[in-house]
Amino acid sequence: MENPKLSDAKLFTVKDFSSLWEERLYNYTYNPLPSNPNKPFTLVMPSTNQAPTLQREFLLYTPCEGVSYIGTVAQTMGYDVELIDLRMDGTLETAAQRVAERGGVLAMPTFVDSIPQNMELLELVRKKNKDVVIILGGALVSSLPEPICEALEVDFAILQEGEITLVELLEFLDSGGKKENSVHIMGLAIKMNDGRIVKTLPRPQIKTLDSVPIPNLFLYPSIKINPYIPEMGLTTARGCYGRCTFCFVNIPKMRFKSVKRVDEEIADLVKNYKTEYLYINDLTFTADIKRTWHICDVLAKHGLKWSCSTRVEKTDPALLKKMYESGCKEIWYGVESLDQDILNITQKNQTVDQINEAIDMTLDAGITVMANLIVGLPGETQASLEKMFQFVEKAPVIPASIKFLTPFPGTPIYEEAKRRGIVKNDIEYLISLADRQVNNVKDEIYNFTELTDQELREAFARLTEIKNRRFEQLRETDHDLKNKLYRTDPQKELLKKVRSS
Ligand code: B12
Ligand code: SF4
Repeated sequence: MENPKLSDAKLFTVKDFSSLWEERLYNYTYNPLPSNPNKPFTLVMPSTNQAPTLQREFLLYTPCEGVSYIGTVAQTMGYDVELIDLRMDGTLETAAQRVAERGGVLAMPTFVDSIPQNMELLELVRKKNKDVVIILGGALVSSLPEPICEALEVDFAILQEGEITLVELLEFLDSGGKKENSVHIMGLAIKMNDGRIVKTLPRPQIKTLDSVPIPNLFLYPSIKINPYIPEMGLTTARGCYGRCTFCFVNIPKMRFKSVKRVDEEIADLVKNYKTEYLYINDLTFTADIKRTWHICDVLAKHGLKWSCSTRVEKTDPALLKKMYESGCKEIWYGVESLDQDILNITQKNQTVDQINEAIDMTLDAGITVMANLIVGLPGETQASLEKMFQFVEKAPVIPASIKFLTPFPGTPIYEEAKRRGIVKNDIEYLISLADRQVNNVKDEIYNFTELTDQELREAFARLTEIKNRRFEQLRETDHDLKNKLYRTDPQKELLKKVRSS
């Protein structure tokens, strides 16, 4: 990565405490330390029970961006990073054994469905080696730090955006710092030796996303064996300016990577991992229309096919045309509901008219429309479901992601679920989430409506039937879709072969 001058980056105009740590992060990024075998750092990526979302299957097996950043930052600090990817290979027992042998730091992400695995692995590690420093991170622990840290064998949880806090925490530990003296480090939940959980001051978010290193995907064992990631997810921005009541935004403030940095990241993916198709993971890719325009030029330059998610009111015909011409195949819109009252209750801050306009403009531009829909939002009735059916029947929209409303910790809906007794115990609830497949009609329903569970399931089944029909139609007509990309998990297959030979 080219090393821009600090002054050019206009990074640290305000010399607050957190900026100093961001400056440290920046320095590690552009002047990484050599790997030190005496500083073991093991990352364990849990497996998942989730059913793949059509067209985004690869997200379940390819590198997970948050984890890649955390591993790469530790590596730039001279840590000897080993990543164990349980989605591909191994068991909790073998992973715990390896962590215990290596000692040092164990870092593990928490996903919506990972709590049972987090719990079991950390207990196994503690039994085998009491000295391992255990760090959790990710959206789930950030949304519910106290109960999770109380229930699990953990030393520190890094809350929300992880990189700067990781730098400060690892430097503190490197210099012999003790857990009970770490309360000055912002962005942590600390489990003290007497079991108390101390939450420190919130960590301000990173000012410039270019201070974070480009992820080293060779940390993943499957990529080491076969550096081939034909389809890949990438964020060009972090944060979201929406505050919908059903959604947890772990890293709320909207910030953008520079266009130059996005260019470098894509070049890295194309050159080192032969990526041909990119799913842009930004919550609202078209948030800044002018910038999106420039990123389209970058995507076109690299000859990629790509898709993205965005909000319906952030589209315009000229931009959509530009997106199409630069390789955009699909746009995933957060439609959620076609009932204005429900959109208002959930503070989605969009109108049904805006949804319909966006769909028409997108189809006119030649881009496939993927709709994210939620069944069972507060206020759902047979009439609102009927509007949803009409919407997906009337235009060739693919209801690509259909979900029953799930109360996610950290959201107003979750608080409501607790008030109503739909969720009684945080940890028991999180354990139950691990069984859900997400895109599955049989998933447990947390019912906030006057409708019966059976009625909600019937609506889900009807939408799923339309989804499958539409995908079949699309496969018949779309050359790219036919040829790509249902190569589910090439790395996994290869890894199996290599291991068994
Ligand atoms: C890509 C994606 C997926 C992919 C891949 C998930 C993955 N493993 O990364 C797939 C399609 C599989 C997926 C599935 C789901 N996802 Co998803 N997904 C995303 C998405 C769009 C991008 C993730 C990303 O790359 N972010 C960018 C990185 C930089 O941010 P980050 O992941 O938060 O990582 C930072 C910190 O969390 C922290 N961190 C992360 N890991 C670790 C680990 C350690 C050890 C440490 C110290 C720190 C740390 O540091 C990172 C860098 O700052 C996010 C939204 C978003 N833009 O963040 C939602 C998001 C993470 N998903 C979410 C949800 C709800 C789901 C689903 C449950 C779907 C559903 N029911 O609607 C499933 C469940 C998946 C699961 N196994 O838990 C929620 C999480 C909410 C919550 N409270 O946990 C998010 C925030 C979106 C939202 N607002 O609804 N998802
Ligand atoms: S649903 Fe979409 S717009 Fe609303 S807060 Fe979540 S990511 Fe933002």
